[in-house]
Amino acid sequence: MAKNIPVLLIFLALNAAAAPVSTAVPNVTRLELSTGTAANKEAFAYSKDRLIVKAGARVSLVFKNGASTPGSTYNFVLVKPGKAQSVIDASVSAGSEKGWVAETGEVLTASKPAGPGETLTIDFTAPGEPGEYPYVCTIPGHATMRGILKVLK
Ligand SMILES: [Cu+2]
Repeated sequence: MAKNIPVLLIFLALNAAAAPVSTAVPNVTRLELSTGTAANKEAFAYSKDRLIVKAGARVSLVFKNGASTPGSTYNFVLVKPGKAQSVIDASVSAGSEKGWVAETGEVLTASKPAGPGETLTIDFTAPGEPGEYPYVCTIPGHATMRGILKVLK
């Protein structure tokens, strides 16, 4: 039995060397956005009218509906440059059964509707082409809710 001890020690040493070391920081850009203004949490507005990312970045957007009024539902829809109004119009026509988001190639990413106080995490890859990409809320009557995702080279 004693002659097996060195083998056991080697086995333990190899396992220790192979133990996972988790020091890597995930390469994800974390953004935060909520609804409403500092003065009025119920306002049909985003807390920020501009977000900035690098082209092609992996993005994790924490989106909080800051309202408390029942029925105050908001979403986040990122669209191609210049397509804010056409996506809003098509999405309102698409209706609630489509989550108020049109099925069109002009939509780059879209959240589900967030109810009052609800927080969603929206993971997406930033466009590879630098530019100004509008984000809009496509819930009917909310067309004033707009911002720009500025994508840098
Ligand atoms: Cu809205």
